[in-house]
Amino acid sequence: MANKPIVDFEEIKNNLSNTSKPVQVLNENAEITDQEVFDSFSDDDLVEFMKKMVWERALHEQTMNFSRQGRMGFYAPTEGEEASEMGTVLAMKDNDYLLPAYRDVPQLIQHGATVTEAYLWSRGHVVGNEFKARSLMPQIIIGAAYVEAAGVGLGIKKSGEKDAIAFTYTGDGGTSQGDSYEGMNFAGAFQAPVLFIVQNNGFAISTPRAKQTAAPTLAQKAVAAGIPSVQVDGMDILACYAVAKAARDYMVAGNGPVLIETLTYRFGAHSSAGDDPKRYRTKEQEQPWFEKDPLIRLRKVLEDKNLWSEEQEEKLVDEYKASFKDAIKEADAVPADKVSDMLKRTFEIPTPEMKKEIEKFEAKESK
Ligand SMILES: Cc1ncc(C[n+]2csc(CCOP(=O)(O)OP(=O)(O)O)c2C)c(N)n1
Ligand SMILES: [Mg+2]
Repeated sequence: MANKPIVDFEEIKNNLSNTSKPVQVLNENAEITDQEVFDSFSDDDLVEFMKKMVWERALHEQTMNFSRQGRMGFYAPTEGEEASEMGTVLAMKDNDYLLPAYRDVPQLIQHGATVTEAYLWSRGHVVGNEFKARSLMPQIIIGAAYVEAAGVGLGIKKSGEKDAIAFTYTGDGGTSQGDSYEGMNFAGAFQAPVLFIVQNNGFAISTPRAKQTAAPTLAQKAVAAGIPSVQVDGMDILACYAVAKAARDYMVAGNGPVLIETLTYRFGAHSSAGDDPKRYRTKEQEQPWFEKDPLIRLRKVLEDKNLWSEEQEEKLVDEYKASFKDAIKEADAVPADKVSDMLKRTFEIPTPEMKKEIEKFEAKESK
């Protein structure tokens, strides 16, 4: 036997990554790195992008305040992920379908649910699942939205619906779940129009991305399913929007799925349940990401163009927060969900045991 192996696996391993540099339009210093794409946006577009990110940051701040007051159920903080979330959702059209995960409540609201409904969802109230938006309720099971999206995408294709695709989200941790690969594989096999978005915010609760997988990028997980994929700077809203729009245009022209990995960061805790990020990451690790804050980056561009001011932003934040206070008052006014109603919704025909339970709760509730 010759000493030289027939295949050089080390060399193959070193060439696994399928992506070049993440797509970017504005770099960390707010300098334009892609003039042509930048010039495709009007001043009004740029202001609109900024307003959406300010809205999402205000939603995060106010909702976390409500949470600390004990007025919310489960809620996932979104600070830091505004470019990734607003950039991609702004590329959606009304007749597109959304299959969100728990950190995607801002996209659900942008796609047509009211803030009141979103708050009721957080409280586990049935009204929070009855919004009119073309969306399922946020998925708690990580990766599972990818499977749902594959089915919805196939439905779009089979029904011949034009100018519609499915948008779905998971996190870096979600890509380790079997569901995410099953969803991608199915959509690839049937060439279903699904835009798979991986919001890589660096952590799955306390597990860092580096310990999550040996894959050099999460984007390349789509390659085995025959799906084109790309990494994008997830702190650059112009890049996130431009890539999501290009993916949508590609799909509505009759092509199959696409995957986008947005490189972003979760500035705070994993959830309103109050985990402490200090226990699994250091200030030194966080600081460079805080400096990439997507709001700071776009604000610089707008201020240079005299399109934005601090006063304008403060006024907007006050308006947005007032609207969230109205929304929670509205949610408070919705009568509490009855246990008997919840049981009645479980099966179309209740089991004999359930019938007894329903009667028991109805008797209690009528007192
Ligand atoms: C199938 C499944 N396993 C475990 C959990 C518990 N869990 C909730 S969030 C989470 C981490 C998810 O991290 P990631 O996908 O990166 O999303 P992020 O929270 O960072 O947005 C885990 C393991 C779950 N919800 N579903
Ligand atoms: Mg994550």
